[in-house]
Amino acid sequence: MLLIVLATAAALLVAQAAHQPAAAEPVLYDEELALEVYAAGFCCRLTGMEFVGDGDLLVLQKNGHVRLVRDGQLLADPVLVVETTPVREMGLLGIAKSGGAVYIYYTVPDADGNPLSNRIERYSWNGQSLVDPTILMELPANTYHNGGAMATGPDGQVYAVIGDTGKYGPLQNKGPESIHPPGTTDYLDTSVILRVDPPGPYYAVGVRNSFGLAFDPVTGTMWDTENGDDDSDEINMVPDGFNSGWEAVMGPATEEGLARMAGYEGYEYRDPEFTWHRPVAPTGIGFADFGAGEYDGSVFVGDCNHGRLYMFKMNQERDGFVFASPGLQDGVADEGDSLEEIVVAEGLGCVTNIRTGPDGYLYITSYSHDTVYRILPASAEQAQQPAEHTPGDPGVQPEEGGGCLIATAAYGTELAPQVQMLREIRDGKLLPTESGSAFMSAFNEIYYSFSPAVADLERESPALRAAVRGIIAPMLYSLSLMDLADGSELQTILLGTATIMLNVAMYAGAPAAAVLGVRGMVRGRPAKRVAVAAERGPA
Ligand SMILES: [Ca+2]
Ligand SMILES: [Ca+2]
Repeated sequence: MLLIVLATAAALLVAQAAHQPAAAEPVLYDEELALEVYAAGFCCRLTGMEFVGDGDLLVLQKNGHVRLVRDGQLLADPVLVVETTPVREMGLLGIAKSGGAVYIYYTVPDADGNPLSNRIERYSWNGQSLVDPTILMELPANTYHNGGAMATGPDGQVYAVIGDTGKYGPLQNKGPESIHPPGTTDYLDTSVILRVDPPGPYYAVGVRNSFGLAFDPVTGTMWDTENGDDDSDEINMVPDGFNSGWEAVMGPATEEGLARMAGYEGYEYRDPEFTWHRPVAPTGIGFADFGAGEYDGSVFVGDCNHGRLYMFKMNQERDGFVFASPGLQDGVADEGDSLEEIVVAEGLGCVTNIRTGPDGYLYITSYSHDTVYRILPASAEQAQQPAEHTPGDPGVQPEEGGGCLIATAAYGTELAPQVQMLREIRDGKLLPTESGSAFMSAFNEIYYSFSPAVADLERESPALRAAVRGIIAPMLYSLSLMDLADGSELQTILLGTATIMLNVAMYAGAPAAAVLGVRGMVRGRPAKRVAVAAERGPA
């Protein structure tokens, strides 16, 4: 009987582990960088963020809640709640800061939840909450192509982008004769980058839709990401008076496209600096200021379809990118072109926003993980780890509440949800029962004989951290079965034993394999997977 139950439990665990998607865990492919969870515990889809002080980060939930992360800790209560509808592409969509003022962009619904307008409001940040609201703009709205990304220029000018919201007129390069009925003005404020505060003429026109604006810290020039229809997502340098070409062209213009483009007076068409022929849904864009040469001034872009972070190196003039791989040198990721050179991370879920923090590190909101990730130089991450200890020294054995060394080092922080889950199982399921407690004692004897050494190696090697994360992901997933245990001795023993049987090879085998196998990777660049080809994504 016992054997049958164990076998069933083990089979369930194997099935669960098999269902874990490979890219659920973020993976970083660059050994010089480290990726960590900066803040977690949000709900309802993250859409944007903005730093309002050295340790204060405001994070947008699509449902209209503005949350405060203070020194890496998410505060329980929102600092602002606005009434919106978080359906389709509507919701709380953008945020920017200029001086002591904070600006937000959100969809205002009517009584039935249909889009009434996209509203931009200005608040004052008093250090605790957002106060003194002023409505600055009521813009067209639709269920889609609402844009919403915001950015602040080096001079303090605040900008926002709005997509076409389903409108096709002069601002979509269709000429003045496309105004219907003639004389109406409801085509205004669509497909443009707006000067929000102070208000002024459109900064750019002909934008189909965008989720990313940023300023080059070196030149002060704006850059954006734009979303194509069935093809041609773009990254653009956006000078004042830019016309991106929609709806005549997306991607590099053909002669036929240029012939169809009516233009908009005073605005000049310019080809994108980079195009994905197959849509990836690019979103956040940001510049790193790591104090680590190779990356500084490079452009980082996230996508929604694949959970990737891309890095683009600027040319000398900083008006375009340089690529080593021949396939990308035409500035277009065509079908079959390798993206290996530009993909630095995967598994981030749908990336929405990228910001450079006051520390110069890159912060990334994940829409699907409800998490803020942070990318920093590996050297800086090592510096913030706890003091070194001697492997096997009983004096540094973690007391109750410590532990999970390998996972903590792999995820960079004890606050990572994966590490928290391990702790909750240990403290909530195993330790309260006699058998579980006895098991943990025996387990710790063995575990702590090797885990500090592995953790040390992990801290030295981003490649090893990534490898360990990949190896323990299925284990963590299978451990979640322990949540089924009701605390009785029998259940704990059965589930615990089955879980351990399945995972003992990983606990003992993975670190050993990692130490032996991965050390060789540490010297060169970590092996990237070969085929990050331009894949088909939803339009
Ligand atoms: Ca364009
Ligand atoms: Ca190409």
